[in-house]
Amino acid sequence: MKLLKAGPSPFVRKVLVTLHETDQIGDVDMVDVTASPVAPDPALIAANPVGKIPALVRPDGPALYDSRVICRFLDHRAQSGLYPDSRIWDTLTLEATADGIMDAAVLIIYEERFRPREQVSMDWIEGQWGKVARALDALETRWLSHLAGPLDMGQIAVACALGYLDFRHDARKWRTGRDGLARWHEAFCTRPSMVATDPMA
Ligand code: GSH
Repeated sequence: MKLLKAGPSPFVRKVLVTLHETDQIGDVDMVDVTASPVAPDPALIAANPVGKIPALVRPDGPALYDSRVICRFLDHRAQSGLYPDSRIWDTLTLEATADGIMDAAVLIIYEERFRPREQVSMDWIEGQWGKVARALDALETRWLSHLAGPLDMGQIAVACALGYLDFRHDARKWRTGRDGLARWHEAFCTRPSMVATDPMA
């Protein structure tokens, strides 16, 4: 299998952490592509018509995307229990919350990177950050007990989302007022899968 990836994408990191946690990292070749909303990479589009990373190219079936599908496939392939039946809807909702943080955080970067300076909308950027801040507050107030439980995909996704905030939006200081989430993240980041995929390493 080949994983199409680029730079410090938090969505790619979800897949990489899952590969490490499920002991499948050796089954996948890494292929770097360019991920750009305005100049999509032909190699990427051939695998994913939407032109986003990650995409997983398989020898025995169509390419898989997006990160949620790939992670679920990898969990199924290894029978690793990252989507436990007993709390499946919570796990999927937590993963969706983390992906929502990543989407908004990435779109802020794109607004600054791909638009001419005079067209950059601060209202739009703050609107995106509002999504991040509300999701972080929900994690702090409603999800800490789930985060403290056995490893599942929701936890991996949240850890990757928070790692991306550290990497790209450090100045926003997401930890302020969210002590429980900060403590959980610090502990989770000691896992070898997180250390091996740290974008700041
Ligand atoms: N929902 C997708 C997933 O979970 O995989 C989101 C993936 C995504 O937004 N990836 C970004 C990308 O490929 C890089 S972090 N952007 C290129 C584009 O928007 O065209």
